[in-house]
Amino acid sequence: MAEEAEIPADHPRHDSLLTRHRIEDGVDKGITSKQGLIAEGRGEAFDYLLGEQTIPSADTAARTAAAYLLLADYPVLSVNGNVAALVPGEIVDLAETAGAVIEVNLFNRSETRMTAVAEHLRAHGATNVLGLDPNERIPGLNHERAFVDAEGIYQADVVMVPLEDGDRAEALNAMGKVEIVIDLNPLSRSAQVAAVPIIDNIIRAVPNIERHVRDLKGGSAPALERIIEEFDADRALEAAERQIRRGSLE
Ligand code: PTJ
Repeated sequence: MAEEAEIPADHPRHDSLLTRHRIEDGVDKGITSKQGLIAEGRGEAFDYLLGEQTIPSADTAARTAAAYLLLADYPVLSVNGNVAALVPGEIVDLAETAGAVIEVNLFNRSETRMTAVAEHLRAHGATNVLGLDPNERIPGLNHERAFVDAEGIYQADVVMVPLEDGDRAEALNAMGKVEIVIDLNPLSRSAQVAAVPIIDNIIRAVPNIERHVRDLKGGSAPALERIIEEFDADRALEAAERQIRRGSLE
């Protein structure tokens, strides 16, 4: 595997190689689980079918996510082992630009990996990382994956949950949270229950959301609300499915 810096920007599989490299590194550092490698392989197959590009409907979804984050009272970005390995600095930048809180939330929770993820985020500039001492539970979920921070996801009105497990996405939805889901699979349950499904590779989606936040910041509340009203989650999912089936943009 080539070092990250050695992957030429114009390589036809650039994003795929970069993603693989970062996930592999994440496992070596104890940030990403071995299951994260499997999840990555699944995502990569969908990305290949999408042409490894941000399709127009995903860009519209990213702009809508930015509008939601800016209008939120208490936006929270959830980070798991794959997210931390793939976009640590980009998550910190987005949290800062959007005024959001970062919470580490693992599907396969272990104290060692929680600490490794939090430290990795701090090394990329995060000043406040929640989730290490979770004191609330998501109703309807059992075991460790129900734990959340009272100051974080539990109190969020808008929560961004990239590469999320379907059960938890459904449970957060049942709590009335507005969910922004980043997932390359438009058929995944997480994408299906999201208010804003962004069908894109997280390595493209997070910087893209941040770009939209910068662009929309300072805009009026009615202008942001209009972006949200005009967004249709089902159409975004259908557009991604069509792209995957046809292999060409409309
Ligand atoms: O670190 P943990 O313990 O919290 O575990 C994280 C994973 C991702 C392993 C865990 O949440 C999991 O098992 O997730 P799933 O159920 O495999 O779902 C992951 C989803 O993310 C799948 O639908 C993949 O297609 C999608 N995916 C994988 N890589 C990417 C992606 N979506 C966007 N960008 C990617 N790079």
